[in-house]
Amino acid sequence: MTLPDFKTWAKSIQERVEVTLGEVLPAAGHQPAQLHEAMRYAVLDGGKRVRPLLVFAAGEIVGASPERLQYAACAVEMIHAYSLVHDDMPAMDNDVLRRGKATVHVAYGEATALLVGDALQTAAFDTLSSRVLADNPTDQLRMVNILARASGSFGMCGGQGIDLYGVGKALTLPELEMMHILKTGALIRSSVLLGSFCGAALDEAERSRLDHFAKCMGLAFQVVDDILDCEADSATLGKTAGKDVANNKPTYVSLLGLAEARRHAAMLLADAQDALVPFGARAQRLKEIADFIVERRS
Ligand code: GRG
Repeated sequence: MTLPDFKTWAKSIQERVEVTLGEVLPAAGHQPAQLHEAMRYAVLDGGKRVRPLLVFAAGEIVGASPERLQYAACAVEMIHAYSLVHDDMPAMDNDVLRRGKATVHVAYGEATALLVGDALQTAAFDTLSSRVLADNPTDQLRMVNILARASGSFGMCGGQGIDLYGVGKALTLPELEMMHILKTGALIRSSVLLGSFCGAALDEAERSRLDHFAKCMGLAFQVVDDILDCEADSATLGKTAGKDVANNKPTYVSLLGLAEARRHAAMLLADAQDALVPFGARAQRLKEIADFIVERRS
């Protein structure tokens, strides 16, 4: 059987995730309507859905059912959306444009934006824990733990903290790398791990190979993000371009230069792809997403 090409496959997953997000998010008219409308505004109809695609692609390695994967994918996307809402607020990055539209605090006010992030975070864990998503309760408990660790102060929030407290200070490459492993990489990595727990069990060697792939891609995603921040325009990105340079923020490009940053991304991609070899055809989608993450233009 020939598989659909990557674009067609990705579109079908993005559509499925959009529908499921629409179902798991509170209805816009449900009281308090302003909060629920703003939650839907923050999540629906936007973004590349890279993390959900990774959940589904990792699910192919273990033969997981789309009915399970869609909820794991929605959970991680809701955490991601919450992080963007809070990151855009005046106390953090103070941005007005996200996913091609006004940021949540601009459209709904700061207090609502704060609540939207809080409520999306708990909605993610509600989605992950209120139905059976793994073959046994221990694995599902691990999934909840994986997402919690990836989101909190040992993961994404910790990375954001390093970023905030480092303003005005020069970072070395290892320090920059540690910040991004946590800030961006942890959630990307958790997407792969969550998908891998929705189906048949992996042995330790397989799990560690998949984890190595996920770690490399988490970092590669950020290196490419830094490259795009200086290469692409705001209309293409759907968010304000050139902010890192404007804010004098250390990035892979500022530390390594553009050519070396590109080489670094290519090296991480090659390392990630290597880890997938023993999985053979089951890893085709993961391999394709890895290419997409490094070759993307927005
Ligand atoms: C506020 C707790 C808290 C955390 C914020 C993720 C994050 C941490 C901040 C976002 C700022 C940023 C530019 C991070 C770097 C990479 C990144 C996560 C970009 C946005 O992700 P994409 O490109 O966005 O997947 P879409 O809109 O396509 O989903």
